Amino acid sequence: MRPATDALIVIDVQNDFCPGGALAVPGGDEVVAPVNALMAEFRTVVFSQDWHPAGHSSFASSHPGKTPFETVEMPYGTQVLWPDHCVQGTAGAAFHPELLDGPAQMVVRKGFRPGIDSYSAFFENDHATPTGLHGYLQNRGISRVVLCGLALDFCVNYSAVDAAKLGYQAEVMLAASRGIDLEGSLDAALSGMQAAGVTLA
Ligand code: VGL
Ligand code: ZN
Repeated sequence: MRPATDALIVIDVQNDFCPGGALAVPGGDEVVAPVNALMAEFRTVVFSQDWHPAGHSSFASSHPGKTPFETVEMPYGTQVLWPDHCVQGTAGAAFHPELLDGPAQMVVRKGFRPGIDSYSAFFENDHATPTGLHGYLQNRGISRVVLCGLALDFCVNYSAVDAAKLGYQAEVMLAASRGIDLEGSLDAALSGMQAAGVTLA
């Protein structure tokens, strides 16, 4: 068992990020077994859940003439446009059916504001609007966060870098994560995390 000051943050293990889903991450479902095993080691387990309203501004379908994986300039910076995914209340937004949800004490939903995306479980993509996760972890006395899930180069990456910036010891479990790898985004994420002081395990 890990010390009580460690938390496991399981990022977006949802049907739409698994094979057959709207924004499938290659091998996304392969994280389920290692995540289930990892949860048994932690007294504090948090899930994040990508949770968009229909017509969300991160969807290519909301931008006439744009197709998925193109980018657009938003007031908060460059945004990749995605296929419609993780729409609130749909089967695609549900957690993978084999993910054990008993150990999770807290589910942080993100990406629910129509005009702004949220990759990080800590802050929206403006890097300023908090999700509340930091306050929760502080209240639980957490100093070290271990992250895993989907997608390694987007939501896991942004969450891990934010965790390190907030002063947590941050560690990413690569064997329990999978990436999308859009035009080199996986290598960029791995080096960016290392530069931010995140441990890759
Ligand atoms: C994610 C793209 C769009 C993720 C979420 O969970 O990594 N990626 N929404
Ligand atoms: Zn999303």
